[in-house]
Amino acid sequence: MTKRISLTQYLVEQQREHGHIPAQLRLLIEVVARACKRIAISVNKGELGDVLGSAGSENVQGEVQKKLDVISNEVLIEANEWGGHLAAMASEEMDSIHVVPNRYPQGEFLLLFDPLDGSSNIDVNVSIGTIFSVLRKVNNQRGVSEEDFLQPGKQQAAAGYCIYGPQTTLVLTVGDGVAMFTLDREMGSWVLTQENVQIPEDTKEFAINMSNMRHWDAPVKRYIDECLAGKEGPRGKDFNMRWVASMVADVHRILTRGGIFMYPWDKRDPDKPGKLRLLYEANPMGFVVEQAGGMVSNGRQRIMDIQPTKLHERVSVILGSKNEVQRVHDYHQDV
Ligand code: AHM
Ligand code: MG
Repeated sequence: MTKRISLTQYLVEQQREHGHIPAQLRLLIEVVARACKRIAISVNKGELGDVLGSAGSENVQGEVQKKLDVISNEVLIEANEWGGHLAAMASEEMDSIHVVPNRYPQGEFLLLFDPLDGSSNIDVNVSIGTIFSVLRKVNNQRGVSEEDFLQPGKQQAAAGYCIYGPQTTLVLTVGDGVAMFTLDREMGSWVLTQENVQIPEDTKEFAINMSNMRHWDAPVKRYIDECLAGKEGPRGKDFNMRWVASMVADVHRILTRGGIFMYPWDKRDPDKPGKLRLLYEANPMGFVVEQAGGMVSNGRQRIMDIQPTKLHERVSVILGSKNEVQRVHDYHQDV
């Protein structure tokens, strides 16, 4: 029988052998993984668990919240509040930060999450996920403020996501490559199923919401036009397209077989840098993709270098197979 390595064993090994992660961070990741397991149970129950449909409320960005957005947010807050690893949390679904109550010892880390990514896919039974990012609390005074969260993505201590699909998979980086763990539902445990995940440098598959085409900026239009021209065009090969509309699912496919994902700035709302959120989506996915050998850009710079100015900041996102992302990035410099 092949030996199964659990998430706990993997993390202990990372802590002991490689000295990458302090005990607090290891415990914190385990708590996040446990919360994801609880969210997975709700997702799986669907209609039977009365978790589908709208919650009748709006989040800070004016988006209608689904019941599962609210449930997932509560699960993550409740699970992480007491352990002593965290100082505070920030979520796509909350107006401001959630400071861990001072009856608990104050931890050294900050946790950020998109509790339920791909909300438009919840009710139609398509893959959705949870995205998380861990930062160190750099200011070591007691107390924590929103400013503590405004760190560039390159300072993340850990990041990852959990995808609730045909399988429930946790994808994690602590800065030493990317590992994947599949949930064994009967045993209730996370089993290491892939290590050192690598994104192929080249691809023939792109992911973008084509319905926005008329609003795109010239470099994005040029790139997609060239892909669509296929074998007869300047790229000399045919491209395939996929768009799940759950970032977790599109990124997971790219980690598995390569590809490029774009949610670029467009002309609809020129003052809005993009749809996706820098701190809850772009940075954690950026860390994972870079650790798997891919590239992440907003067209102008590496996303992980951006100094955030506000908690719910948005950003243009181009990520995936290195050579393709580099090409789109270069097209942006030409204009
Ligand atoms: P959400 O966090 O509210 O679910 O929104 C983010 C999602 C991403 O998962 C996905 O890539 C994108 O929005 C899809 O947007 P669109 O519906 O415009 O194609
Ligand atoms: Mg999201």
